[in-house]
Amino acid sequence: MDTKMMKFQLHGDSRGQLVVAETMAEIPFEIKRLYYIYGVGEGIERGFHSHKNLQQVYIAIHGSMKVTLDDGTESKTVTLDDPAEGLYIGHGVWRKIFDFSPDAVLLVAASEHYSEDDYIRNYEDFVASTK
Ligand code: T46
Repeated sequence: MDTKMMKFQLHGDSRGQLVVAETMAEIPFEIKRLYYIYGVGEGIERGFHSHKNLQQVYIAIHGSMKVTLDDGTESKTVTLDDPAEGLYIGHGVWRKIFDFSPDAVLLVAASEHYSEDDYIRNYEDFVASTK
């Protein structure tokens, strides 16, 4: 599955924490878009799609959430709860994001501008696309 957890650079000291993620180093693509999700209510699940070309890195910059990743053959669930870590997700991975803590902020760095044409939002179409 084209996903991996990545550690960012930590520069914390007695004044607090400072975390660095650089393009083409910790972030393995040129960032064209940033967005963030917060204020997600209890029991809400987001995602339920894959991307044809988009690569993304998810960062739980506050609070926590879970992400289920599925490549059409296997699936796994990871917890994001460390602002010094990122979850890289390549294309061809179905994702569900859920179990957001009330204080959660999910920052996403994306390799492309927004395009609805890049989404596969039907699970059967997604599985067919992996064959
Ligand atoms: C992902 C997860 C973590 C835009 O107009 N521009 C954008 O850049 C994005 C990301 C969304 N939108 C619009 C499209 C929808 O009308 O915002 C609305 C909500 O988007 P969506 O239903 O896709 O939200 P999620 O949380 O299900 O998924 C989003 C991203 O789409 C997705 O790539 O990985 O956040």
